[in-house]
This record gives sequence, C-alpha cells and structure tokens, in this order.
Amino acid sequence: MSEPTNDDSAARHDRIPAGQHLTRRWPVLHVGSPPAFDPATWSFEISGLVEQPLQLTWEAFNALPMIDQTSDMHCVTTWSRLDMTWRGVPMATLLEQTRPRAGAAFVIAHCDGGYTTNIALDVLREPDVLLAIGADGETLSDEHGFPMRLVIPSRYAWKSAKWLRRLEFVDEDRPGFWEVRGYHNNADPWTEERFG
Ligand SMILES: Nc1nc2c(c(=O)[nH]1)N[C@H]1C(S)=C(S)[C@@H](COP(=O)(O)O)O[C@H]1N2
Ligand SMILES: [Mo]
Repeated sequence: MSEPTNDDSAARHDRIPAGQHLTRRWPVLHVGSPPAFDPATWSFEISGLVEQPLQLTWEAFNALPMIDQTSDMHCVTTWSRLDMTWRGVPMATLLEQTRPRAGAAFVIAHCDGGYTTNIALDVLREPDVLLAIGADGETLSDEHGFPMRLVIPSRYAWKSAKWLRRLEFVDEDRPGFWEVRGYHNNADPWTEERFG
C-alpha cells in the first residue's frame, strides 16, 4: 500500500462520496452562536433508557480515558475533509458504563443552545464514535464545538453535535433540528441520504 499523498489521488478519491468535494480548510457550520462555557456549571448527561444514568462534571469528563482517532468528515453542503485526528472519549466507554436498556433504539443529542439531532443506537455503537474535546492536535475551538462535541464519522456532519450536553436514550425516534426541516433521518453520505 502506498502512503496517502496530498493531492487528489485515486486512493483519496475512493474516500470522497458522490456529490462531495475535498476541502483542506475546515469550514464552520452551525445555527446560532457558540455558547459560553463555564467549567464550574458545565455537565454532560446520559439519560433516558439506560440502566445507569450518568452526569459528569467537566473535571470528571476529563478524567475519562481519551484516545486519538483518525476519521473523515462529510458535510451535506458537499465538503469532505479527510484524515481528521480527533481526541476524545470513545462512545463505547460510556455505553459500557451506562448500559442502554433493551427498549432503547434511538438517541437524541441535546446541545447547549437548543440544537438537537437524532441517531439510531446502532450507529452510536459504531467503534469510531467519539465524544471529542480536540481535533488535529489542538483543543476544539469555540466554533468547532468547545468544550465537547459528538463525532459520528459514518454520517453527514449535522449528526456530529457540537457543544453536546446530553444524550437521551429513547424507544421511539424523534427527529432533530435538521431532520424536521427535511434532512434525511439516517444521513449516510455513501448512499447520499441528504434529504428525507
Ligand atoms: N450544536 C450544534 N451542532 C452542530 C450544528 C449546529 O448548528 N449546532 N451544525 C451541524 C452541522 S450542519 C455541521 S456540517 C457540523 C459542522 O461542524 P464544524 O463547524 O466543526 O465543521 O456541525 C454540526 N453540529
Ligand atoms: Mo452541515
């Protein structure tokens, strides 16, 4: 296997879904403005249909084991950014701790500022899903989700909720901010699930 190169080589091309183009910049996309962060009052919660609900302070969240993980990012507005290195807590760690109940099938991500997005539990279980505090060797900037964001590499980036504060496990699906505005519920970039 050859090393990835910096140009649009065939190898890279295979990693860009139909209708997407490669960007080396990191565009910023969101509704509203980044929320203020207070480490004294911030918490991250896992609630709903789990055996062991959880509420972590900023300090406790940072005490969790973190990993670095490389993945690609695809935005429905057609940009794709390859080989991003995220730093954060694997979702798997907190799924083990909280243990979703048998009836749990969907997860609603709630963000500071009111943005929401819905994710099938099976997607949240994918091994590369991360609760990220850093990207490309740096702490997340305010506009990219500081202090913490979800990263779901297998779905269009609107599912990667910035300023994440709570994951709510539910039995019935509940479309989020963009999903009620016509975006596809599942959002798989490889089958171009852009609009529902
Ligand atoms: N809280 C929140 N998270 C959000 C959004 C938002 O509006 N609010 N926008 C989503 C969209 S549409 C995209 S494409 C990605 C963009 O992430 P970036 O700004 O870090 O590139 O964030 C997602 N997460
Ligand atoms: Mo987006």
